[in-house]
Amino acid sequence: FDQEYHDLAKKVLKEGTYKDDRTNTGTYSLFGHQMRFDLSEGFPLLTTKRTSFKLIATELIWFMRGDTNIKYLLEYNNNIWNEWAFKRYVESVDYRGPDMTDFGNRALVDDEFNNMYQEEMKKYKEKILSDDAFAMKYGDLGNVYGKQWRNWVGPKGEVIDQLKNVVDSIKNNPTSRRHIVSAWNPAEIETMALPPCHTLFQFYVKDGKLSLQLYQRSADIFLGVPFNIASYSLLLIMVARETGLEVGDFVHTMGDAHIYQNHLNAIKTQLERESFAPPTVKINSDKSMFELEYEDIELIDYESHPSIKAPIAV
Ligand code: THF
Repeated sequence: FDQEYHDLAKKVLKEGTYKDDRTNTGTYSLFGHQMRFDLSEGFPLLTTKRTSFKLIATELIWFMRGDTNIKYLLEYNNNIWNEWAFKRYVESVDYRGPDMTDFGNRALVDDEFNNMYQEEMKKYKEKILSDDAFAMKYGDLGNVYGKQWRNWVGPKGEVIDQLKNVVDSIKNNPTSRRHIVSAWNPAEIETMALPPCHTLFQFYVKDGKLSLQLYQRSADIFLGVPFNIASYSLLLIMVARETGLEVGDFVHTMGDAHIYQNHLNAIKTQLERESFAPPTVKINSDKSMFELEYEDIELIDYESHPSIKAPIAV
């Protein structure tokens, strides 16, 4: 499995060209790539870099619950969405602390600023966890994934549960070519902390097997993609279980596939490593996928090389 990922990274290092980006970090980028993972062979959590299954599973369950507030993630000590919620807070009228403009870039080059930023972030997180009114107001990311998956609002104010609908359509009309969930809602992009990177997914049923293809418009190869692969693979496992199908392929299609300039050494280190056999995932519960909790999901036989740290572009 790691080979598919290593091939992508190698291709971008070889053929990618320099491209400026929104975050002012700079990337090596190419447009259009596809990977395929046969989930009957195991679970595609990278083994050439320790990758946190807990962070991935809690983020997915958070999406599936229709939740868009980082409070749930923080309760699982999952910090992967903090920066985008924090950004909204420090740009608001209620924030009175030191200027945090462009904190992501400044924290990387200015130690004194970084200490200040870490301090403010710590206070912000504590407040989200202890003050419900504050969490409601400043923990929310707006109309991001969870909202669109479970509560897409139509033109007449009707609420569309895309995830429930797609599970029903897989059960009732498996040959359909319309098993689609879209997070990309053009009318609500302005109200999202970050427009969805994983934009749309489609299911496909054949010979009793369920496959899933993701279209990802923007793919951060070093930090995001390992999460995205495992997240959608876990979703596929859950939906297959819910619909009584076997697992087929996870197909991962990417638009702008890029390696951030400040991830180059990290990815090169990873590419020198040999992979281990993949782990497997087991769901220890009879609950429906909509009621599953992190504690119901078990990762088995995960052997990996150590983690490799790198800064996230905000
Ligand atoms: N922004 C950018 N620049 N890249 C992304 O991949 C990305 N996401 C989500 C939203 N914005 C993004 C957030 N997903 C990590 C992983 C996934 C994220 C954000 C951060 C990360 O830093 N992972 C570390 C471990 C972090 C930890 O232990 O707390 C790692 O080493 O894997 C793509 O959907």
